[in-house]
Amino acid sequence: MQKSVPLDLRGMQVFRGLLDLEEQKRMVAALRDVVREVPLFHPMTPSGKRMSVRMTSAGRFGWITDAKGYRYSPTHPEGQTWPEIPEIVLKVWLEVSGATRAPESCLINFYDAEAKMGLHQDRDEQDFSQPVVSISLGDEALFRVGNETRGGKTESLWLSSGDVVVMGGASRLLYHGIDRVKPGSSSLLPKGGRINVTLRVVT
Ligand code: MD6
Ligand code: FE
Repeated sequence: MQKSVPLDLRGMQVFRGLLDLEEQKRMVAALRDVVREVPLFHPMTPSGKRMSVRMTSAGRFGWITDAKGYRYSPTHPEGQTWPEIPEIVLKVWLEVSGATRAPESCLINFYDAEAKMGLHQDRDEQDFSQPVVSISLGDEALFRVGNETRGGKTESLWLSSGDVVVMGGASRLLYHGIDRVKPGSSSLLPKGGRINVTLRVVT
């Protein structure tokens, strides 16, 4: 990992190219091991809309959504407990989070060419003094950051494979989302697409 001075995006720290190509490949291989145990699924929002990303998790808790609402769950929708968070992912948290606690959840989102993520806050965790760390792998994605309430001006940035974002401090509750991915912009994943990994302390 080649840690340099991060870019500031409304208080979020953006570490460009923190992971080199070899580290990215090793991380993808470790994430494939996770997905083999707990398959990606298409979550349903509480209002009954199918999310365009597919997701699964590692760690003590996984983030899920269904008719009963958004929440952290100790098990996959099919019943399995989540696998441990891969070592290579934990290393990123240690390198950039500045946190004293270990992450309890590692959410793995897969974006195909059509997937996006609407503006949202990450607020299902109990302690907002703990940061969220996000790792981008594969195709580039247009990341949009807004404010602590809906509406107002936003700023956007293309995230590339190997980039890491730390959403902590005053930026912890900013609205953010992914407008679109750019198909064919990375050759990391043989069939294309983008993986986003987010690490969180939940309790
Ligand atoms: C994504 N990221 O990059 C979506 N959440 O695919 C997030 O929702 C996110 O990048 C919390 C902190 C950083 C993030
Ligand atoms: Fe988020």
